[in-house]
Amino acid sequence: MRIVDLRSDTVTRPTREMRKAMAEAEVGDDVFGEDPTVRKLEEAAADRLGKEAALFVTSGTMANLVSLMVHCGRGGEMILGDQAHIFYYEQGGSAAVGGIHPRTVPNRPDGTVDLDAVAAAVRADDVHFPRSRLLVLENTHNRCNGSPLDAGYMTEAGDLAHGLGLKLHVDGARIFNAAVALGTTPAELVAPADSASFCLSKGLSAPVGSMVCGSGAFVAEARRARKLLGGGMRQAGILAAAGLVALTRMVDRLEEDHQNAKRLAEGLAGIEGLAVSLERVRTNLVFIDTRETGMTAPELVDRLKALGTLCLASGPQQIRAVTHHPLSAADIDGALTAFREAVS
Ligand code: TLP
Repeated sequence: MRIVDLRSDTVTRPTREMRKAMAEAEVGDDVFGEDPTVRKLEEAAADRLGKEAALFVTSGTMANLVSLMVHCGRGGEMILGDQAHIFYYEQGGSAAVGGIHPRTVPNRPDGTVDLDAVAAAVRADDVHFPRSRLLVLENTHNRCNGSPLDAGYMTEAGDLAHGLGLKLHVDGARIFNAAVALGTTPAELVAPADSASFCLSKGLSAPVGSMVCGSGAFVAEARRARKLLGGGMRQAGILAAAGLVALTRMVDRLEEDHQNAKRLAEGLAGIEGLAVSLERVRTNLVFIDTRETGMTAPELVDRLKALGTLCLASGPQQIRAVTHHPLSAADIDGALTAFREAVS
């Protein structure tokens, strides 16, 4: 049975070209700043995001954590959407490790937050309150349908944050998906941000790694925070080599993943019992409402698994399916057959 794994784009495997680049990578001790391949990747990432400097870290979670630690300091407060990955899925590491206080405002289904609500959440200078330090946005927004946040909104948010004395961090784990979907560059989307992270290990198919980008001074501090967290890697050029291939070879093809997500969503919408909001499918994430099937999401996920299609239950009545390399239109059609059989 051919398995179609739609659980996440994190399941992507390194391409043949990546494995070759990894085998041949020139390396050195990166904690001494002596790994030429890591340095090359950091320069390339900074360049792609239009920032002065970048830092190679182990994961999206670490990329966010070091950024929040630098911007907020212990006891500082960050304002973020209530559906943010940082708030939901990172074990509260910003509080547990960074001593950062989270203040949430509601996310809208398109991943944005109401900027008036952000302004209202900023603390007055009062001995009772923590100090508001940071606004965090997520682009694309994972739990909000994988929505891309456009440059106009990002600029407005940046202006608001800076006007209120806050910094802006963008969790851009899938910023290249956003750029491809919006027909723009990641640099334009994160231009208003003081820092932005992105993942090499999701749709871009590298085996490990994320980048944090920002000013030279910000990245120098982020580098210290990475070391504090035990994230100083040595001959990391082996991994960075795959990241370089990810950046040069795997970005443009994300459009194919978005088309496959649309194909999947349209097919699912035609299956009785399943509900999908087609206009919300703009990148590679598809959310499926299972209420009308009479099954819970975990029950349906189990049935699908037995039929060779893997998905995640993202709520009691919601399934998430993610398209990615190297899934083809034929794989999507195979998954649709499994869904049809699973609900019948
Ligand atoms: N997201 C994963 C899971 O953690 C849910 C996924 O399968 O989507 N920011 C965003 C927006 C993310 O979606 C993720 C991973 C991260 C950060 C964390 O990245 P990693 O897994 O590399 O720590």
